[in-house]
Amino acid sequence: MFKVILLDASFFPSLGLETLKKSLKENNISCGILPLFVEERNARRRLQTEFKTSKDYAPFFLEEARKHLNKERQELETADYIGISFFADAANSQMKVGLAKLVREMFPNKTIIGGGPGVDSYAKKFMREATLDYALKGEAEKTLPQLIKLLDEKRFEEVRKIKGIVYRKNGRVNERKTNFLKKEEVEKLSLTSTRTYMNNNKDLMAIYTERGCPHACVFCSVPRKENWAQISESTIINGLLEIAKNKDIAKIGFENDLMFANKARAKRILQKIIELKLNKRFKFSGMATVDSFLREGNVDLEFIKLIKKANFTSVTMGTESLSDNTLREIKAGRYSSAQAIKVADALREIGISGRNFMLAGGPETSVKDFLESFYRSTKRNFEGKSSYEELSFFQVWGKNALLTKATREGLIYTPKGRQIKNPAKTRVTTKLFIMPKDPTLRNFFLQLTKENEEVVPKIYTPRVVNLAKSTLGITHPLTRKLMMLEAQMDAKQERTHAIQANIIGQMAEKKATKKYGEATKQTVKKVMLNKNAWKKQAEKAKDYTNAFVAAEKKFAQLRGIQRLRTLKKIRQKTGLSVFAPRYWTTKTRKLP
Ligand code: B12
Ligand code: SF4
Repeated sequence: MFKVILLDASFFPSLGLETLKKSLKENNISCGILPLFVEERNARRRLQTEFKTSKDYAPFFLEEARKHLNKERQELETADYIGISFFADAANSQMKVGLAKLVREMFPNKTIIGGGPGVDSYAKKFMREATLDYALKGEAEKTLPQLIKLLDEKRFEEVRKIKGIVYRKNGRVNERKTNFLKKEEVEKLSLTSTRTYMNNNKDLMAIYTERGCPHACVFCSVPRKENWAQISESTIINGLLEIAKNKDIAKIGFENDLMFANKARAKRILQKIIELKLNKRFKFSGMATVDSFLREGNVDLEFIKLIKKANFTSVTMGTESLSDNTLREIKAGRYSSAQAIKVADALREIGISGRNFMLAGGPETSVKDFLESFYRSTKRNFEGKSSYEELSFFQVWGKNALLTKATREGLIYTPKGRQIKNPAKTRVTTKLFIMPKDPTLRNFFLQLTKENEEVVPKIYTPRVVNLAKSTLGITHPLTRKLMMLEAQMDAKQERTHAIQANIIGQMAEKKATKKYGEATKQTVKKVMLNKNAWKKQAEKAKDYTNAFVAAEKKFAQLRGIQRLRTLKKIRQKTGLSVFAPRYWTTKTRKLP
């Protein structure tokens, strides 16, 4: 029995809701979190295979959520208040707004309270569209218990004075200024951790050690922007020691954006981790920006080595672009593309895997800027030097300086290419993009958004090459480099297909022998025509091909007798006539 139930609809248990649960308990208000993310996780998997857009996917999520809420009906009926966390992006809103309405329909007597970064950005819109009773803007550790107590005691006049409150009066929605905790209050917070339910990551514990960000990137709508606050170092270390008692946990994910931005503090935490041998106990991952790894313009190798020593195995970075012009526009030129590349190289050389998030370009991005960034990131991926995500279009995602500028200049578009004059008047569930001024680049991007793309996929390289040919000309060095890259990618793909065909052939032969006694043209054909049985095998063949290609790369580094021996072994074990890796001889002794 809980007074408050918070609905967690994320695929990764929410640190925000866990923090609130703690503070409600400290105020003697019983609170439970109802996870709906198992449903969402299934939906996510299905999204990739079955649904084309988030619009098709939201109804599926809601159908699943309805079943789950029904299953938990008894528990939910005991609560007076139901809380939901909102994010400002349209896809997430399509699910969460729907969820709030579903709760309203299934549990009409409950008071529904909204919160989260989405409410900070679009308080009034969420109140109206999600039919909320109340919402709280900003950090709610103090304000949520306050709201519950005042509502319980029916002191409605006082409710309207709570910091960050969003409420209705005479049918009109009113809001108060966003509430942030004082820096000293954040410093005193305890360490919150959540453990994912995703099967492949069950040994991972997520924590956060800071709130907000010291920077002011024009496109970002992070809460506490330029108003960074940090949890005390001793709390973090003691928290890690506490988690270390749980034998099931092997990895710690620092979920805050900028774990390494305050270098002096980060160094103290890293040194303490090493001193207490927590680096032997856990693998760590964190998030950063490129400038965190620079010192006086050069790569801060000492710092990266310390991170490695503390056993950070991966770092995710908001690199955003490999074009200097775009970096000047959206990252205030805090680093150049050359510096971003050097940092990525240094991380890789030291053995930390780096994943870089990328944006396709802002209002001022030219075709050449975009092509440069596309070429550099795709080439580095192709050469296995780094891992750059596909270039995303700017989504209208909370209020920020870039949105203000783009609105003024008429650069806001729907995915279908309709220009939107005033985004403030659209619904939170409407997806909007900020497009470049350059009409050629804008049309190129809009062509992709019309096809439901939110990124420039790698497989669209031929289209990017055509864009280069038609704008820069065929003799331009960048066009020629892109053409060369396209040719290399094609050749690699053809080879991969050949390997896959080889593997599929062997698998079919094996199956035919098992089922019909021998592998003849007819029996192999029979096996391959049995679609259902073959579907699973085909998936396996894909995995084997990927493993083969990756391992083959390692094999290529071997020399002399070692190389020949390995090759022989592999041929014996796998029957593959192409270069084959050691990996196969140990891990996949027999083909399935
Ligand atoms: C870690 C993180 C994630 C992790 C979450 C891991 C986890 N276990 O929680 C993952 C990778 C899953 C994630 C996913 C997404 N994220 Co995220 N994420 C963050 C990040 C870096 C930190 C969030 C955090 O944990 N903060 C600490 C907690 C304690 O704070 P909090 O969540 O804000 O919660 C406080 C308040 O918001 C409020 N509150 C929160 N929920 C509720 C509910 C109620 C009822 C009330 C009253 C109050 C309330 O009270 C809490 C305590 O003070 C932020 C950036 C940042 N620095 O804030 C981006 C950020 C929140 N993410 C963002 C987005 C857009 C997303 C995605 C939608 C991305 C996507 N397209 O898929 C998804 C949505 C996932 C979902 N939950 O549905 C945006 C939100 C923008 C905006 N203005 O809305 C941010 C701000 C990033 C950015 N710079 O733009 N994210
Ligand atoms: S993009 Fe990253 S570095 Fe820039 S303001 Fe947002 S959180 Fe900070």
